Amino acid sequence: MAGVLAMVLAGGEGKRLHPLTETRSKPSVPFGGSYRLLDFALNNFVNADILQIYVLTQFKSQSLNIHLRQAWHLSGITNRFIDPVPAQQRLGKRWYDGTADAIYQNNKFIEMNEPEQVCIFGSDHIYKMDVRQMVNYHKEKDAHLTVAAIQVPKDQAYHFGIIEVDKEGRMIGFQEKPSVEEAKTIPGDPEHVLASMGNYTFDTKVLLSELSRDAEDEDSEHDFGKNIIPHLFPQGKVFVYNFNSNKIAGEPDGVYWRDVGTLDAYWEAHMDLLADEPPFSLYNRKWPLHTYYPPLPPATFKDSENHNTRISKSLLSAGCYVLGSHVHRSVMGFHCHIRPGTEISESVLLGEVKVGENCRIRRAIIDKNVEIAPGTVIGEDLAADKARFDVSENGIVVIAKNTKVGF
Ligand code: ADQ
Ligand code: ADP
Repeated sequence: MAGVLAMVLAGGEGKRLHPLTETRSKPSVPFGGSYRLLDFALNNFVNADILQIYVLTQFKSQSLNIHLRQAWHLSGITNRFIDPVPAQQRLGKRWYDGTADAIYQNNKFIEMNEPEQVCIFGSDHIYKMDVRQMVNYHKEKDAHLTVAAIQVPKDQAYHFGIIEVDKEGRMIGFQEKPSVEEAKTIPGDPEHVLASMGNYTFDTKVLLSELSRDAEDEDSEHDFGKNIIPHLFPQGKVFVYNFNSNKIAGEPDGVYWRDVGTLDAYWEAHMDLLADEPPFSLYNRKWPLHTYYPPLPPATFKDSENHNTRISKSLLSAGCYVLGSHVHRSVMGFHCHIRPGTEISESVLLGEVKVGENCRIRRAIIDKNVEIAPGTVIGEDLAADKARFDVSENGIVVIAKNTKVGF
């Protein structure tokens, strides 16, 4: 799609995902066995044939940079690229303030490519969107800015920018993260609000002039939700793109959009993948989900001398080796080794996890490079688990990267 530049915001700290974000930024947190969160945003552009993409990183970006190089490198003969842009402190000695500042500090990249539209998207969510359809809507409306939106239950309003819209799709009200009491509900539907997805398509000229104006404003926090949208929408040229209208061939009806910003949401989104009819499918050939695959052998399952292996409702990535164990409703990243007599259920293993003989593990998230001693029990006695590990609000046990358990 010519004339469209994508800027993907990938600097999120992901505090509520601690300890998964102790060594990496939120967008580089592994998801679904083989992917990282950022992959879903990138696939939304690449599958929509938008191939001029900058990925704005901030701190703890090492594993994200390597992933971009290994999985998303485009060769330089054409004008297609997926380039990481580290925070360069170009405009003085400071990190980015808000999201608008992150773009402003990199406005040279926009000027250099001379796009007609700039898509500024977050990278914290699991969803599929054909971005082309949003850009076409933006063009039809001759909009200055188009904001993607989805209905969410009213009690979640305080997480989001809440939108009011007229019959033509024009934004006529915007509250950034209001209290649940103050949030404007959808007319005729007092239980729902219309939430901004944090995905923006801008007319380039409007974006650049708005960012310069905002940079001069000393009272501004330089954030799209807090400052830019509230300033722009009263001019009457901000439109709202209804994510429900986005259609992708081969996808079931109804859209899926999940923030996996907390440990419980992260675990639940994995369980969604394991449903009999998953609301988010990894299998649509018309929307391939690209990522990095290391050179590993296929996942291998064998019975041991005294134990058979049974695997049900699970996703196991390449290099996994399961010997004489039962695995139920679980997701495993690359290269996990499970020894005989072990039972694992409703758990997410991020990769490079070794589990010894005769362990019982349930409702756990286990980060990379963890080794678990034979006979260990996790997820049955939460009081004991709390003394050793992080435990989420809903009782999911989380074991941090590089931990040795029970040795
Ligand atoms: P928030 O959820 O607060 O609200 P925000 O923290 O602004 O989102 O992050 C948006 C995206 O930018 C994320 O992908 C994050 O990783 C990234 N990011 C954050 N700070 C960054 C920085 N300094 N540099 C680079 N990347 C950065 C926003 C909107 C709401 C909207 C929700 C939808 O403000 O109006 O409803 O997103 O989730
Ligand atoms: P993640 O836990 O986010 O998946 P990995 O452990 O897979 O990250 O690391 C990704 C890449 O980054 C690897 O090639 C690894 O060698 C490299 N890496 C990780 N941490 C560091 C670090 N502190 N310094 C340099 N390279 C690192």
